[in-house]
Amino acid sequence: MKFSEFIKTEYGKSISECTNEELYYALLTLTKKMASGKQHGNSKKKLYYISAEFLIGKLLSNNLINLGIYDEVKEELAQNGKNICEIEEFEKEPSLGNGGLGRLAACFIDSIATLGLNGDGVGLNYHFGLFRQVFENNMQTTVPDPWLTEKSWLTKTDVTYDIKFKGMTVKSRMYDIDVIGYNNTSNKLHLFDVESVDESIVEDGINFNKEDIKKNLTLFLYPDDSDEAGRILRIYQQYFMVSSAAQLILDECVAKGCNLHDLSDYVVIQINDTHPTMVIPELIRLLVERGLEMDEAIEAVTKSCAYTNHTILAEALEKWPIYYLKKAVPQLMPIIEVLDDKVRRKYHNQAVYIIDGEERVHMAHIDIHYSSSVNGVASLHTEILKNNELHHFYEIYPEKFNNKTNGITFRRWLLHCNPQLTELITSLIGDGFKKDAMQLEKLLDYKNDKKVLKQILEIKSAKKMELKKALMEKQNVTINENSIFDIQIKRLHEYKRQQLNALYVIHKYLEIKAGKKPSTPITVIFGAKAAPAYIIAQDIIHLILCLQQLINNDPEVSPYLNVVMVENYNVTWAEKLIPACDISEQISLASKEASGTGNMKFMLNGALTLGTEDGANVEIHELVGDDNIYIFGDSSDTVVERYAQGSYNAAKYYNENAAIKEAVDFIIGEELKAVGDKERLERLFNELVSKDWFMTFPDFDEYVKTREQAYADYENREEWVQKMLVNIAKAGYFSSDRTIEEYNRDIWKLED
Ligand code: 26V
Repeated sequence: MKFSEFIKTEYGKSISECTNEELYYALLTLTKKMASGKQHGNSKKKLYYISAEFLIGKLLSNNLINLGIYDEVKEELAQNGKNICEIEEFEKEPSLGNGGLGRLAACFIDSIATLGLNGDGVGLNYHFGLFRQVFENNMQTTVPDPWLTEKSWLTKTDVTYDIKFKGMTVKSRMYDIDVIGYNNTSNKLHLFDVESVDESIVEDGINFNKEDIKKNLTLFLYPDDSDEAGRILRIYQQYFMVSSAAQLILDECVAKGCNLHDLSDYVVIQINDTHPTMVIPELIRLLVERGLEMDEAIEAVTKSCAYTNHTILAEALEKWPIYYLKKAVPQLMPIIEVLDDKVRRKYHNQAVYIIDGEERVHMAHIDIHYSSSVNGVASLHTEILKNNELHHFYEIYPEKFNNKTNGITFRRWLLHCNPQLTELITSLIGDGFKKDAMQLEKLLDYKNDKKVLKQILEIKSAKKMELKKALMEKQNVTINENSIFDIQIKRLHEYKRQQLNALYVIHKYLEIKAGKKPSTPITVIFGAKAAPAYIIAQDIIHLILCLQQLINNDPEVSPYLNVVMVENYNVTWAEKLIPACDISEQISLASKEASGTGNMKFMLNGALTLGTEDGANVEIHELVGDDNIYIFGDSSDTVVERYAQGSYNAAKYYNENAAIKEAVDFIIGEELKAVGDKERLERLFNELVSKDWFMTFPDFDEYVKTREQAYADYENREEWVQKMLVNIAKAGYFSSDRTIEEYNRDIWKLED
């Protein structure tokens, strides 16, 4: 049915008589209706992708694209004087994730549906998401980010479960979002909510009573865990999520004739990082309750579960004190003790025990012993897991370990965010690449085609203009569309080294002040949220915002260098920033970034990577070759070795390298102190000089040199655009369709 007809029958109006808001809700209703006719048939085996985060972004355009009606609707709207982009403004982006892990889950459910696989996502319906970032006095402040509207993509179901905590029972209810495959069937994202949730208990920013579990359970994602009440709340959230999931899973498989002994013929559960780990003891508990012997229950669950590791950072690996678990979910402790006991009897190595000497439960250890698959998210990451971080486990279970290099959905990260590039590609190689991304390689035939190369540059310019316009409208900043757009957008973390980028900015500022001006002006763009309790991360944001104020207001420097930090960086911003980018900053300390997925999105949109040999950068490098990427810095082996030796001495670099000293001293110099907070800047200075735990100084010189080389190469636009083309052509490997095919082939084994 045409949209105009739908509007007429449902609302008795024509398109031109509707407001943009009415059109948004009408499109939402139409989409939901169309999705309901495409439900996945109930094949025997089903995947449950459990994740505490699903960073899905706005859904309207994506759903229209996947339904195959985007162009048609856009055209109909345009004929009636309406602009689909303005209509989209009414949609609120749900902030149901921190970063890569949550966005990966969103790309995966898109690909699972697109490949026609029977698999649903399971997570939580956080009413205020992570938080909304607001800048005040060059600092990050945090406020709730409500996204639920009366009519929304969520559909309330009548599925409810009792969730038992120590001394209280709460009711969970399932809400569903349609996950529409590209020209295929649709699945569901199930988001559970606590019935007794009370939004009114939030006051003064994102503060609320952390002990009032019945009311607060689904208010925020990862509430501040700097205190004990916050950490215990995370346990309540996690158990609420997995107990709801486990009950749903058992209900659905029993309805299909499963007798529970054969659970793994019906069910496969992908555990996204350790947040859903309690699904293992919870399922075992429920199976025993329903009559299975303990050993049999353990075996059935182990066969059904698979675990993905997303980080090697020790501080990010969850270890819950037994005391917390006993306080919130005592019913799991006897099961966890049995699981630990079996490990101890079999393997006499403390490193693989579930319960450690400090009475803490290592969640990842439960996953590894009691799942049938353990995967890393890029080949370097998986190698580090096998050889270092999880070596003891790899020795016990070599057959469980496997790599699944991450991917991104091209529907959102090409078709939706860059229709101009999509159209050009389609005109050159047809539209087969939309279903089979490897076909992008056919673009290599055009490497010497002047006309095509010119078109690629024109599209980049157009996307830069669009970004300029958005920054003007939303943030009231002006950027130079003829400058190099050098972009670093990702969560703020010291290992990702936004501080290294900031040191370069200072270095460049000082150079320009000294009279050395770049041939082409440079715009350095940042986007990042920092965890509220992560002080140094807040300090780094403060430094960047101070630099922005200082540099953009300096008439001597601002014609050549600008700094912009976008406020409340999210998926919607990413969709505008990535297509406009020339240089993609992927500068984590080698070994620390498990994969990265922004790096893939940039590459696909014709940005060149400036990065370390870390995560998936390694694979990008292999694919595009030395000439089409800018690689610098110490190797992961060197870094791992340096940590092992404990030999890194930041102060030595600071004292012996004049360029480093000059840039670092600037942080506490008069210029910045005039616009910034003395305490924050001094704390950051001290952190760098006395610790620099993520080793920015050893990589500094090479970073500067390589970045200069990239800028110099940019001057030769004919060669530069060839590098862009190679990046686009080689990005096909990073389609999440490929990743999901591998998960299915090696782990899930679902029928399609
Ligand atoms: C979480 C935390 C929380 C507490 C403080 C320190 C810290 C450090 C790191 C993390 C990350 C948790 C897991 C995660 O988000 N990993 C990301 O997963 C992406 C998808 O696989 C991957 O591309 C990113 O490289 C990886 O960082």
